[in-house]
Amino acid sequence: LPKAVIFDLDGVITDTAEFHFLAWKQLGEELGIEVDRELNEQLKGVSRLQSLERIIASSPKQPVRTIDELERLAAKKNTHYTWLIQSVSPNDILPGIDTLIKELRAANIKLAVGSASKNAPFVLERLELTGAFDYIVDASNIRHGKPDPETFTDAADYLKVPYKACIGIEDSAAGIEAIKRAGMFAVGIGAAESLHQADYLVRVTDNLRMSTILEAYSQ
Ligand code: B16
Ligand code: MG
Repeated sequence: LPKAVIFDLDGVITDTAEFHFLAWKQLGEELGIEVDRELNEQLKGVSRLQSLERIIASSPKQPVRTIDELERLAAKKNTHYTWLIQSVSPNDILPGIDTLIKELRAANIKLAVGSASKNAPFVLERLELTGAFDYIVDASNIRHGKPDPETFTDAADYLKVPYKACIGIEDSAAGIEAIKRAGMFAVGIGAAESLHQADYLVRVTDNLRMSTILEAYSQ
């Protein structure tokens, strides 16, 4: 049996991935850059500043910006984002997640959140899920974001669980790569085109069942 499950937040526990997209789209409009869903796939799981760099790099006519300007733009995106997440409530927990958390806890499996988001503690509070986890990775303590494995190894180290005994659940290509590089079992939520590295893939969270995840893990 696995000893710990590390959940991504945005796009796994709740659909804040959509709010990140809308916030980037709005910033993009202010800069004259189109942020479409295809570009957005490359931003999932990626830190705020790195996401901004990718957005700017996607557009050929952008001026070179100083780090101060980049930070100001990243802060602006975060203002859009924090505005959008004020209304998050327990109703926004994605289908199947509540049951999965309860089943895993009943099976004595440790639970953590491994999010790249500095807003994760706020979102978890709004979802009333803070107490459901044994550990919440602090994104500001992580030196190398996803696809580096650090987010996931940090959680496993804290929980004192060997990496091989951990399952990571992710909706982003960067996150699945991070889980695999950590030597953990990767559960993907989304489309095979972007998440082909996942060990086990479901289309949507409704399809997550503890029994099938554990079965896939033990094969
Ligand atoms: P913030 P996750 C990630 O969260 C998001 O997928 C990504 O779109 C976002 O840029 C990143 O958090 C940083 O978030 O700007 O709130 O610090 O998917 O790893 O839970
Ligand atoms: Mg995510």
